[in-house]
Amino acid sequence: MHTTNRKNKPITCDIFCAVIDNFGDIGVCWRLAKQLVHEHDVSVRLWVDDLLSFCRLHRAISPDMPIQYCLGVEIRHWNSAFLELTFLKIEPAQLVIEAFACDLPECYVAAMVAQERKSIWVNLEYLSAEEWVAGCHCLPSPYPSLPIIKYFFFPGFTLQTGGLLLERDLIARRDVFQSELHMQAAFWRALGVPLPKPDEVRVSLFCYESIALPELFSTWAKATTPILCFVPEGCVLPQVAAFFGKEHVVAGDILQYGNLEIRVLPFIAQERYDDLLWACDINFVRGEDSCVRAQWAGKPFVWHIYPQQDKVHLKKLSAFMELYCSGLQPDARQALYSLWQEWNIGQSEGQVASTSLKPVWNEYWEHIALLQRHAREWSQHLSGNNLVLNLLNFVQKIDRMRSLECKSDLR
Ligand code: TRH
Repeated sequence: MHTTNRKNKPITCDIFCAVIDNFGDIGVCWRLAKQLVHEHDVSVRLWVDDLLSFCRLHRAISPDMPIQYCLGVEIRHWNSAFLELTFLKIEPAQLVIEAFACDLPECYVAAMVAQERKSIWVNLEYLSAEEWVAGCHCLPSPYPSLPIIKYFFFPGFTLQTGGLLLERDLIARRDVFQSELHMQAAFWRALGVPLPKPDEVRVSLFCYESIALPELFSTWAKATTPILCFVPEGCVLPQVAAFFGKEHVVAGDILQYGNLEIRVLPFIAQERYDDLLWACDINFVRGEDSCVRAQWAGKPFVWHIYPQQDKVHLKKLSAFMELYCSGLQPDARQALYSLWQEWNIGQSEGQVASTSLKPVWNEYWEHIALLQRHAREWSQHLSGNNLVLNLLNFVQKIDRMRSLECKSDLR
């Protein structure tokens, strides 16, 4: 790019994030912004339209400030009143990341078009394991009416895709945490939770509302091993309350039924959520970002995929299971398939409550040692495909291509 640091990497970047719902959109953008700043010296402006969701993930964010700086990232509230005024004064960055096709403001696109040396504009897509992703990754998409190109960048699980967000030191930090009992003990103490009993299983549960949930709880209550389940505050709490015959439950509540104990946790700051995933034996996760973090945790996990119209999500689920399970011994693969399917189909429109979760859970549990090893190997296998490195390499490639085009135009 025309202004680069010594390593020839882009030095300014605008990330645009529109929060559709929940925490995944801002969760991903915040990680990306921090990684670009901390590991690659990129100067990042993060435009977010919903600061309230953002401050749930990171408490230091003020929901009322139009411009603020946090951990080296410049954060701007992306709202319509502020927009025109701000964009009149700013220069588009060298690298512009539109997260999840969020549609950049027209005035910003116009400013990009007016630049002599145009920004590299990338649309960072949602994560999917489907095969078509490899064919679309890095494809250019010329703007219909303006002389500017946007490129698709797809995260993914294979080397033909953009890979996954992974901080440089994450796996090493995880390994230290998981081998040092005193670090785990400090984590549990900070949450106000006693240390694990020898035969106890610890599960974290982050999911959407699910009609399969009551049966899962009943199954755990009757399990032979005690299960301690951590439920961070969120949309599933009314269901938890209903299961225990209560009007509501709040963070700090402890509920007991048979061999199942539920502890309701406050929503944990994003930096500490990894610790919970690292410390638990099994993690129930959802959406996109928590699912990726569960994979880095190297522990067995159960994915509640974000529900979409026409059950498109079930195709995505199958595509991921296919990849994740390749190389897994057939019985263990079947056990994992059945549990994941039961857990996800239970929430699809028009489905009645699951009644087969109990045998499915029991079968899954029989294979837990194998699934544990597999989860570890899977995280190792994925860790060579780093999204931020791939993105910066791609940007450099486009930049070189443009420079060559420029030179040949001058001749
Ligand atoms: O919140 P989500 O359901 O987000 C979803 C998905 O991203 C989906 O693909 C998208 O279309 C939709 O949003 C709009 O699940 P996800 O992706 O796991 O994001 C949750 C974030 O919250 C993640 O960054 C982890 C974080 N988190 C915490 O920081 N603390 C917590 O206690 C918990 C439970 C989660």
